Amino acid sequence: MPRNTPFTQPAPQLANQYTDDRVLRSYLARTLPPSVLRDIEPQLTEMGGLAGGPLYGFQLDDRLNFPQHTVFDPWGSRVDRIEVSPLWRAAEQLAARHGLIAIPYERANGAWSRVHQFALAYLFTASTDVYNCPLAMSDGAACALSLSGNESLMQRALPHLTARDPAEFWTSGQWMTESTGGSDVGLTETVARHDSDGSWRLHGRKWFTSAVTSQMALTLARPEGNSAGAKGLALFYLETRDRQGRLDHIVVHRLKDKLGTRKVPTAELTLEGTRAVPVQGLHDGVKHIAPMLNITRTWNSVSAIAYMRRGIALARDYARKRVAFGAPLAEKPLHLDTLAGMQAEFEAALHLTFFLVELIGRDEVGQLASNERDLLRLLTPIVKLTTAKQSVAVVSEALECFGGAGYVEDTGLPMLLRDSQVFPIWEGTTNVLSLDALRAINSGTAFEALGSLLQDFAQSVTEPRLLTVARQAQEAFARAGRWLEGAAANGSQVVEAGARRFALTLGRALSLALLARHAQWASDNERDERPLAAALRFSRHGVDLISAAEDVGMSRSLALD
Ligand code: MFK
Repeated sequence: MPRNTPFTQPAPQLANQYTDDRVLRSYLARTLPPSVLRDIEPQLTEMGGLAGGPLYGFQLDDRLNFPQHTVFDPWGSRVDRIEVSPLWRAAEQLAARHGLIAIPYERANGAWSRVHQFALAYLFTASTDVYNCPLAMSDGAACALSLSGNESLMQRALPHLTARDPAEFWTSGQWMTESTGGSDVGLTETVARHDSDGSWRLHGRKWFTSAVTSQMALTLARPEGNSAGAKGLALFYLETRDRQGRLDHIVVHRLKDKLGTRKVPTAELTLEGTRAVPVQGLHDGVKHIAPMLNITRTWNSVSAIAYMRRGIALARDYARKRVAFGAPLAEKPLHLDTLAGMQAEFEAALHLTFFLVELIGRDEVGQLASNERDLLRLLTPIVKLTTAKQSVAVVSEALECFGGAGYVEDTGLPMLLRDSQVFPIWEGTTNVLSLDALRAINSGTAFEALGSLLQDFAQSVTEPRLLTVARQAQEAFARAGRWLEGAAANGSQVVEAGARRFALTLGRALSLALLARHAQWASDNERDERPLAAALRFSRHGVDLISAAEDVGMSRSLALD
């Protein structure tokens, strides 16, 4: 009797993650000067090949390797040694060699250097187990130090943070969160004491420190005697180890047991007199660390789109291979409709994110007018909060595209959802960033600048359907403006209650306008109508989340009673 061979489902596979990415390639073709694209494309192709091939395989093989914290050596000395996973060690080498932090500081491609860096980071991210976390913080630290005017710290740390030689490369931590909270940073309890020898030493407990293996960190502490609140904090630079390689008066209590980002060695630690140097005076620490936050928030946005793209790439390949009810999923209208909806959200998020990246690049070479700088300040939280929410939704949908296999750990798929769930949480939650967006609007001309931008985009399209969606974006923006005016007249509680819907409306309206602009270009220059389909689909998902009917009192009883 012949033995029955059971059916075996071929696994999803990834192609070269650059050459296979129509959306990124089309965006770069429209945006970059041809000479810049020619210059960077070989590197993007190489990274796309690694991300879709050996790194992806490595990631699956490395799935069960987590960071390990060894508290004591065999003879009882406290060592707090942390071993990271093999993929993390490889990712560090790769990141340094490819200049993932160096590129925007070398600035070989002028204002386009940030697009170069973040296109590369976008390709790198989904195959390297959240190694983007230390990279984000290192980039943020390099940016904050560069703006600080502190020459000695710049000379000390920047050559390491931007090194291409892995032996010289340092990463930085961003140690802000204490048990009083990750959002209300003004409550920070860590104290800075001035020693008799003139040096500063920090004392306090940091509750959520990523990643504790870094060579340096920027952190907040209150110089003794300073006032309470954000203004009384100062920004400090510290090096984690002394000349002998021992932790400098830092005790690591434990690594966090997190839902996702489990490869990141996030620690609870106590500073017990760690030497530190004030970066920029002895006050206004939150303000001085803000440039770091703005860069890490941008990395968050880039990572959010990278995870969406990864989920879609896997689901798309699987749809061609998986047969159900007599045909591949790729021939099932309902499955295709689901994938199309995910793709539209992803395309919108990619154009939104890279628009922000372009602004940062232009800002760093002094090309932004003052209203554009206000716009950059507003869009940083808007883009972060918009893309983070999209990422969780799209990645969750991608898992569902695999049915039960999407829920099984050794496919590597559940990790995508667990990791993407961090995007709306760290670096400022959706609500905290919505309030930050309101502050950005109140302190400059950003809202007017955004209105002008939407008008320019509407004027740049001619295809009638694109004109309709570009106007839809303008109308959503105008309604958001009217809502804000009305809400402000009714008091700060009403404004605060609607802040998330307001911020998401701005994010989705700008995404739609950017999609429309790109779709017009792709239709004219590439004879490609898929961006148009994405714009129409995204417009049907809805951009206007403002509802005049919300009542603060009713929300309170609905939420709590
Ligand atoms: C994948 C990539 C991600 C990798 C992440 C790695 C893990 C990192 C681990 C972490 O550290 S996660 C925790 C990150 N923490 C946060 O993101 C904090 C969230 N909370 C906020 O952002 C609050 O809005 C904030 C703490 C800033 C509010 O505090 P306050 O005490 O109400 O301060 P305020 O008055 O709003 O701001 C103080 C000053 O800073 C003001 O300037 P002035 O003193 O001149 O008025 C603000 O304008 C300025 N400021 C605040 N946020 C700014 C900013 N300036 C520019 N950009 C900003 N984003």
